[in-house]
Amino acid sequence: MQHFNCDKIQYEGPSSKNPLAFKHYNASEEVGEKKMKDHLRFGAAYWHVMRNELADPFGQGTAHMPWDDRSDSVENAVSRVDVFFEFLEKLGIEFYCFHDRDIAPELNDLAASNDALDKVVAKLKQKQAETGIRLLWGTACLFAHPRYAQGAATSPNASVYAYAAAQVKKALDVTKELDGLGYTFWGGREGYSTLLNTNMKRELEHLATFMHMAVDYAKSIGFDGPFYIEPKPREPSTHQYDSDSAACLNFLREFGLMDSFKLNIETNHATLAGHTMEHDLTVAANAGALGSIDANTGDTLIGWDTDQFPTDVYLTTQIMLVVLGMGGFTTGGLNFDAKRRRESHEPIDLMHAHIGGMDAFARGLKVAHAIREDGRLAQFLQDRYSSYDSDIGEKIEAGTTSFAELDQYALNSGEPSLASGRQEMLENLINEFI
Ligand code: XUL
Ligand code: CO
Repeated sequence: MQHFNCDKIQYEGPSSKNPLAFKHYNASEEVGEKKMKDHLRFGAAYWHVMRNELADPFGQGTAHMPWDDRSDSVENAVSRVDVFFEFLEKLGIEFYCFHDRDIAPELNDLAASNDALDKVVAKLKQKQAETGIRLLWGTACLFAHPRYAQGAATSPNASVYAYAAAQVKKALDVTKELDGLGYTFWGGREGYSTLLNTNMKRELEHLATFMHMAVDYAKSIGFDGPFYIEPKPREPSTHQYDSDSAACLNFLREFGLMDSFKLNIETNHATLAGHTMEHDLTVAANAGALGSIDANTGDTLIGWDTDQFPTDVYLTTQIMLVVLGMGGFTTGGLNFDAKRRRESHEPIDLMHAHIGGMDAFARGLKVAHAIREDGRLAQFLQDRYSSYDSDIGEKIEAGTTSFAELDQYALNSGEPSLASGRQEMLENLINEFI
């Protein structure tokens, strides 16, 4: 049975007028050393594709999918899996991500919820084996249920903390069972609404202990990770502890977790933090900790996490410049943590949305590769810092000089002559390739 009214989406090239075709994403085409699909490693988000009815704070969902009876039954959950894999196969998306509660319902108690999860996981495992599609990362939903209203691993209530740990333990078991490549922590409720009722120090220590126990448990079941932390500054909390790349790295270093964790950077979260995506990616990459990407975009006219599909080639170019610059993904990929607008409620809109995102990243990849091949941007950067390649600059970088020597140098050399930063020239250079 077909749930999406289309055949497998094909590459038809830039002159195609077919809205259900790729114009730029040609999975097996080589860009540099690798095929496009292996550079981009696209993933789809189970929560948006299968479970998002597109409600917003002012109105109910508009997207009631014909295959979904909207019940919390395990049968309904299992039958969604077939639809999801049809969707992935038609787009040629080779990875996916989920929260425990997206794929299976939360039932009356933890044991019943775990049983439901096992039934759906068995079905996912079967579909993975049939198709070769893989789990990019799994996670536990520690933010939707009312018990997590005051946090999960940062809850003031130790019983809630224990419940969250049990949920992560099970989510790790199923991620391992599905041969998942990674495990993500997004701490939507790990933060606070007011400091009047919050012991920030204790909460952060509890969070670190929780992550250490997760790492220990993963080792005990032979899951070799990596773990990812996904930064976001706020929403639903007023302040989320994992607010941006720098804050996450500081936390990981303070609590001795750098060996087991990398970051999963999401565009709309970076911009909510007041950064560009390029910035948060660069901070992570510089620490050797850029693991994976949640590919979406925000809307500068709306101040919240709109999770839109990325269509801006300038943005995808900047992202791919960082990804290529670090030598590409290893375990990570580009997971479309993105949803359709509330107005786009038909199943086929899921196709249009993902085609657009995949084409935008294909163009970003090609542009970024061409910029790197051209070499002028890299050369400019190298030249800009060339005074550190010899003489006094070389000594500064090697740590073999002192304030006394630099003082003598400054006294002898007179006023430095500073070259232009050439921002506008470099912006023009990027546009040459776009
Ligand atoms: C929320 C968000 C999450 C994480 C996984 O803003 O991005 O869906 O990606 O929990
Ligand atoms: Co995300």
